Amino acid sequence: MDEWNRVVTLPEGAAMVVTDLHGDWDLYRRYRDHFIVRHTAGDVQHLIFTGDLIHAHAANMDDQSLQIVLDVMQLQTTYPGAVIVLLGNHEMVHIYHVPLSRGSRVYTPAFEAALGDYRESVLSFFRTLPFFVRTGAGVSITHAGAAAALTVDDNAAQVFSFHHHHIFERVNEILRANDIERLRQGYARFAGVPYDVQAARYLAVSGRDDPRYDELLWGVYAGTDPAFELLWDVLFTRCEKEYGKGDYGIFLNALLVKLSHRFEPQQFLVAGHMPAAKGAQVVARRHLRVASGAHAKPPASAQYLLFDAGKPVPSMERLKKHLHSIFEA
Ligand SMILES: [Mn+2]
Repeated sequence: MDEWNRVVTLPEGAAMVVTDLHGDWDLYRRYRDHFIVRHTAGDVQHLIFTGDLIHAHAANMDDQSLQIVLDVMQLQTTYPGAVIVLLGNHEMVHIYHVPLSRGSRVYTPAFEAALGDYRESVLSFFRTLPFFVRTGAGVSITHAGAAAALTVDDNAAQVFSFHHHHIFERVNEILRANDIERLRQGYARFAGVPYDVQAARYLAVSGRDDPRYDELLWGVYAGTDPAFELLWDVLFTRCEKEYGKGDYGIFLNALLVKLSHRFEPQQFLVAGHMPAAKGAQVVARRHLRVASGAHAKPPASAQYLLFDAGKPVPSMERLKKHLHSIFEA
């Protein structure tokens, strides 16, 4: 088997898990500083962010997405091996220049515009991010949850050892083999809006002279690549809301079995990505949904998880005892 480059194995050490912060700098700083204090004291070894560090939910919010990403990159340098960032769907779309919107809210252009000179370093950081952590406690961690596609062995193998550059090569080949101007025109006909307008709207492309001018087009072709679609399914899964509780339980168990390969049996999955009343919710008995930021309803109920990665967790009830609030004194 190809080495798993997207699964981090943590046999031991206390691990703090923080989910979707979506550009909220004050909250990010609270979690970061709490980790630094506990790490320096020697009682917390790992800090795990489960992705979606970026994109404020509402246009009127103070969006410090880039500041958070740059800070977490620095944090990895300051505390080598201690800080893990998993890829979220909101980061994934920037790797592939794919627009992301929800209702009237378009997420991608503000971050694209903010990137500026940091663009290459931030996007290459996103490309290195793993998708799963598995621990000696039998607790695995990912951005969104289990996906039906991962019940297929070949798909799981492909995701656990994922190579973005294979997709890049295929898309570049398509664009090389075609007349770009015609592709842009085709896109405009399909969208019913001029290409420039869409590129500005979704990716903050400033005009024809912008070196990113063709990235919207590039993203369209990336979006049709089977490996891209597989990763999309994994990072965008809506879990029980998408599959129903019964089927979701089956997909969840299948994923945990696959993550147990040549390691401790993985019994529980921890993820964020979706709203959770009072900051945490149990789904299909073995999935603990944690909301450390905007997904907590109400926001003051936000939770993070702090557990010993070396000590098997016997039950969901025990796992839930490791939930904490950063707002506690
Ligand atoms: Mn998400």
